Amino acid sequence: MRRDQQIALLDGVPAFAEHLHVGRPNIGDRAKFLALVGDLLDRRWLTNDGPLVKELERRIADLADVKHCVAMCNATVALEIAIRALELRGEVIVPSYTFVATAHALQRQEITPVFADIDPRTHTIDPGAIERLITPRTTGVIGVHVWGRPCDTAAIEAIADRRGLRVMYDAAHALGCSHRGRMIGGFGACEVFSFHATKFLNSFEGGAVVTSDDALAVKLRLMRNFGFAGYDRVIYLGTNGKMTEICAAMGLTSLDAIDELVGVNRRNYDAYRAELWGLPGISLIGYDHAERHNYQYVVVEVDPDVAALSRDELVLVLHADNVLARKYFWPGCHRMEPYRSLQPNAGLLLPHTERVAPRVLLLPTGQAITPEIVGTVCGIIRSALARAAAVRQVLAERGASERPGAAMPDP
Ligand code: T4K
Repeated sequence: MRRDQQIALLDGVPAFAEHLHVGRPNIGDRAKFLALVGDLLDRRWLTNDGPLVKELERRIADLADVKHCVAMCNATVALEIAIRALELRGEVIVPSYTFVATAHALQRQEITPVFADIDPRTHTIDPGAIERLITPRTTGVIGVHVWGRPCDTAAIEAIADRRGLRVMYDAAHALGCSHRGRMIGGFGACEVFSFHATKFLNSFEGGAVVTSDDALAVKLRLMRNFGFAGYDRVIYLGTNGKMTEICAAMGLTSLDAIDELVGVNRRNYDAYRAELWGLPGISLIGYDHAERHNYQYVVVEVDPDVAALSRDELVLVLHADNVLARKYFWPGCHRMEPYRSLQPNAGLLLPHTERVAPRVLLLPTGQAITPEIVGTVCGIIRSALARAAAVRQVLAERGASERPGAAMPDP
């Protein structure tokens, strides 16, 4: 075990021989997965609403406590299809502080994402900001349950009801989480989960739209399959959003492991909390332990006025030790293309997004991480803060070429 005061940036030797990733996939029972793959090969039914997809849909609907789950090839396509099925157009209000897929799912359908600010305490869309952005062209709101922490659904839906808007949620992070005693999945007209490899539950790639609206579920299913309503009859502008059987096999395997995965994530989260406790300017975001949570994200906020190093400096320190901390969702969608060019002044209305995005840092968790690893990662952070002047000097000498994100790590 390394002593806390050694950090690669100053002392030369990385703490970890291999990269530690944020989002290293969790893998369930291999034997079960391989048996399911054997079965699907025997059946020669590989995609197009196969039996494993149907089983996954039933089980996700049960978990989310909704009537319908429509599994898709990924959450981005699921968002696009849900947006189309809800007939959103014109302008839709979304947070800028989200993964860019939320905005792209609108823009690709020539709907303008209008960026609302967040509540800096929760990192989710601020209902007050929504109200101020509504115009005659606004047709809907997409809230994002960032880090699996719920939006203020009651306030959002009250505004939407009053102003005649549709509401849906990007729940990519929030499978297995609850809000006011109700499972996420049942809020708004529909919600969208992601089952990407890096997510709490993975199906390699995958996603789903969940809803308790029978008519909407029928439409979503048809739109997922090009809009076909019979062999030769197309009734919607659909796409190919289908989930394959092998992805469903992985999803079912992951689903069998979710209690274990919550336990692992919670154990790691508690270890990070204990290790980082009391460090000036460093705070771990909290979860409401009275609700259900998947604890999939370990999110640290670095207060630049108090901490001895900035978020970006800490990221450089951690990367030197092969801890690939991430800066999600920096710099915010409004600072990414095409939004940066299309809406150059959007940032003026996003003071909290602009303040939060440069402070947030995500640390690795999941099955690949043990409390001992957490101890070492936090030891690096503590040492770096204690030796801040030396860290700054080395970074200044190395110059801008080593900015985080300048190079992508090898797979
Ligand atoms: N809405 C929200 C709020 C989202 O966060 C996301 C996705 C979506 C919608 C869209 O969902 P999908 O269409 O993806 O279903 C990652 C994920 O790709 C993305 O799914 C996720 N959010 C986002 C927060 O993170 P990247 O490009 O930053 O990371 P990526 O995919 O390179 O993976 C992160 C690290 O994990 C890698 O450095 C290496 C490691 N890794 C990754 C994969 C795929 C592995 O070790 N093994 C692997 O198989 O976006």
